[in-house]
Amino acid sequence: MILARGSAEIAAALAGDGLILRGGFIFAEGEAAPAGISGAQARSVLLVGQAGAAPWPHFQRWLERQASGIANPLDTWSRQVIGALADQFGARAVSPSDRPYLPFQQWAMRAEGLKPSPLGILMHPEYGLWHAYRGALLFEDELAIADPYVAVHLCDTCIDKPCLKACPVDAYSEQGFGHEACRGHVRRPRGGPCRTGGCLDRNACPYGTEYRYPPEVQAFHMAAFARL
Ligand code: B12
Ligand code: SF4
Ligand code: SF4
Repeated sequence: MILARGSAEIAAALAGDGLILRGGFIFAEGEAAPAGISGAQARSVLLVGQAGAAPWPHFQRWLERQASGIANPLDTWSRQVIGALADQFGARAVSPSDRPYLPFQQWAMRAEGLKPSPLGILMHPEYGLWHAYRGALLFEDELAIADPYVAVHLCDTCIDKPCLKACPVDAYSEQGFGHEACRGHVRRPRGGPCRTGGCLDRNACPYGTEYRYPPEVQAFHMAAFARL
């Protein structure tokens, strides 16, 4: 729960594009925080993201108006939407795709009290594995942000862990994610189910299924990941 000044207005503006505020936090004294809008270190961050595929129709309507073959369209759309909000609220917008990569998942764990699933994707008590981060707003002042509610980590009580049993090439393991093995399989003829319906391991998780991305959304992300 965020009590930050302006957060209700920010949340209302984001809702128009199917996006939501995903919490935030104040950087610790002396912590190496990224720069804010003036170049001075940011003091607070609010995360922007999605639950389920809610932004998809908004993104698709925008995409129809763009020149065909636009590179990284979802990142471009997210940067436009979140950048416009940042201008309005005196913040600096950053993206999960900015290089060098910013630690979005570490920020999300602090902001929302989440923990990683065995797949690396953070497990959310309501959305399961079906959520993501589309950007963040960096502020140079200290916003009043309440500590996150520490959620029950559903993976702790999930004994069978079906998410580690569905992949035909066992790309996810205790050692982490074998992304080359995954990419290789997805590109081969037998990778058809992953290409068209998304990752079989991610889809095997029993939680948050009402937020599961529709097949065309999963296929879009898979094509970007596997560079199809
Ligand atoms: C590079 C990257 C990858 C690489 C990982 C390579 C590697 N071993 O480093 C690859 C290309 C494999 C990858 C794949 C996926 N990724 Co990715 N990825 C990123 C990215 C852009 C940077 C990660 C990073 O280095 N951050 C910098 C470090 C310092 O920050 P960090 O918070 O400490 O990073 C954590 C992650 O790196 C994590 N991690 C390490 N390996 C892997 C592998 C996977 C699959 C995931 C999810 C996390 C993860 O461990 C770190 C410890 O906290 C982040 C966005 C971001 N800026 O963080 C997205 C991100 C982690 N990815 C995400 C997702 C969803 C995926 C996919 C599952 C789906 C997709 N996008 O297609 C796929 C997996 C494909 C599949 N089979 O389904 C989401 C996770 C959302 C969530 N709910 O937690 C993020 C946050 C992007 C977003 N916009 O929300 N990813
Ligand atoms: S299947 Fe179980 S262990 Fe895997 S992500 Fe879902 S809840 Fe966590
Ligand atoms: S996308 Fe397919 S190959 Fe890659 S980890 Fe998921 S199930 Fe395995």
